[in-house]
Amino acid sequence: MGILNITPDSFSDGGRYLDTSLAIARAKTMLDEGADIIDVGGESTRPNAPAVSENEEWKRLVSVLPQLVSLGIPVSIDTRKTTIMRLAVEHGVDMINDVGALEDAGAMDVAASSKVAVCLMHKKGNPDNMQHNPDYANVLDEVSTYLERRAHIALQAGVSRDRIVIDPGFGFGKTLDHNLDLLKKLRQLTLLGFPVLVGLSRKSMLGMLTGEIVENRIHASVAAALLAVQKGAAIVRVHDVKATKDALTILTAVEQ
Ligand code: HH2
Repeated sequence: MGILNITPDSFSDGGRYLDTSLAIARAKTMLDEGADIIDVGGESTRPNAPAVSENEEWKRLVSVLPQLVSLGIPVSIDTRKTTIMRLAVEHGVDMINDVGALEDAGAMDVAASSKVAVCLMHKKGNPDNMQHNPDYANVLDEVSTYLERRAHIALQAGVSRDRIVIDPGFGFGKTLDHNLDLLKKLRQLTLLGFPVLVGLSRKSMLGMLTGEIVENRIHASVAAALLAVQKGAAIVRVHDVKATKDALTILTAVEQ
């Protein structure tokens, strides 16, 4: 999954794709490099990101989403807002990627009444407070129980099993130790029976470990993606598609 943020303030690619033609070109490049789906976001969810109104979020997306869809590019919409999900589904996207696990009022209904895939992600708190001393008795148990419950609610609402993806939400209300623990034990999340999506690309936990700034976290991101796939991840959400794809090609060659 290649990341495309149409925002002024995303932590890695903020401000780079506000121009529609640059955004479309970036999506095409990522597809050429081996991405299977492009995850388009109009609101940053980095720690302390300011909230964005529905109007502003849709204004950022409205010219990009239909063009990507009309080009036949598989698109995922990265949003927490029911209205944006509904509009994106009407415009033909293939997936709803919600860091709020469809908790916004009406979001589950939008998913259920569509045929799109959904990614249910765990987070503790919201961008404005999620990194203020997050605390867990057992992070894997808590994340796993939450994802199982949200998946169950989705199934009951009418989202078919084959449309559900789960994500432990690296960096969303987790310390470095919580993130490492989750990555170490990722295999256990696959036992819930849904494909697992992992987003570690360029995140601050990689910076904490390597001391590198965002732009210099490509090697660490590739290593993290490779580890995640070895531990059972079905989808990796990344900024650096070519580097990740090359690493996964080697992994596949060795493991087949
Ligand atoms: N991480 C981010 C955004 N969306 N979706 C899923 N399913 N999993 C993730 O880990 C995830 C996500 C944050 O990364 P990014 O989009 O690069 O930055 P920003 O939130 O600043 O736009």
